[in-house]
Amino acid sequence: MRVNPFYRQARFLTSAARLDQCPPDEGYEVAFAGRSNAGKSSAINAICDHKGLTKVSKTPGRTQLINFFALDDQRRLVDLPGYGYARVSVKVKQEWQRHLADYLENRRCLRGLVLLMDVRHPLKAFDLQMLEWAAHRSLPVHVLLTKADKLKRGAASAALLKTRKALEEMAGEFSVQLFSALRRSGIDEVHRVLDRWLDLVLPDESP
Ligand SMILES: Nc1nc2c(ncn2[C@@H]2O[C@H](COP(=O)(O)OP(=O)(O)OP(=O)(O)O)[C@@H](O)[C@H]2O)c(=O)[nH]1
Ligand SMILES: [Mg+2]
Repeated sequence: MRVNPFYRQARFLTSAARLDQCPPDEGYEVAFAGRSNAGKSSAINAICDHKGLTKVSKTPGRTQLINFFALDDQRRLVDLPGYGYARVSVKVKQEWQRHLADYLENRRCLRGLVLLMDVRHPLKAFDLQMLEWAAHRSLPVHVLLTKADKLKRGAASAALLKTRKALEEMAGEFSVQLFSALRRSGIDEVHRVLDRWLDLVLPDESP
C-alpha cells in the first residue's frame, strides 16, 4: 500500500461562523458534512493521519464553526458544523442551518461533499436534504458509512449495498463506501476520491 503523504500536510487554517468570514473563495475545497456525532472530525484526522488536527468532540455538537484545514495554498478540507444536535435551542439550530446552507449554496470553490453517516443509521431526513441540495447544485457527494467497526462484516456489507442502491435511485453524482476511523479502514478509497476532486496530480506510481 502506498501511503499518500499529501494529506499529512494538513494544517488548521481558520474557523468561520459565517460565509463572509471564510478564506477567499478560490482554489479547491472539499467539505465534510453529517449529523452531529457521525464522526466528521475523526474522519478528517484519520484521512490526514494527524490525531489532534480537529478536536474530536466528546460532547456532540461541539463543532459549531466551519473549520478550514489547508493542504497546500490552493486546497482545503472543511469540517462543517454537525447538524441535528438536540440540546440547543431551535433558534440556534436555525442559525447553524442558515450558515450551512449559505456555505453550500454559494461557495464556488467547493468541489465535492463528503457526507458522513453512522453505518447503523444511514440516510436520515437531514442526509436526504443534503443529497438533494448537492444534486441541485450539481455537486458530487461521496458518502462515508462511518463506525463500520461497530458492525460485523456481513452486516456492514449489507448496509453498504442497501445505501448504494438507494443512492442509485436518486438523481445526483453519488458514491458510497464503508469507513472506520478507529480501524483506519477505507482511507485509501476516500483519498482517491479527494485526489480527483482536488485535481491532484500525484507522482507516477510505476517505478
Ligand atoms: N467505534 C468508532 N467510533 C468512532 C469512529 N469515528 C468516530 N467515533 C466516535 O464517535 C464520536 C463522535 O466523533 P466525532 O469525530 O467527534 O464526530 P463529529 O461528526 O465530528 O461530531 P460533531 O463535531 O459533534 O458534529 C467520538 O466519541 C468518536 O470517538 C469510528 O470509526 N469507530
Ligand atoms: Mg466534529
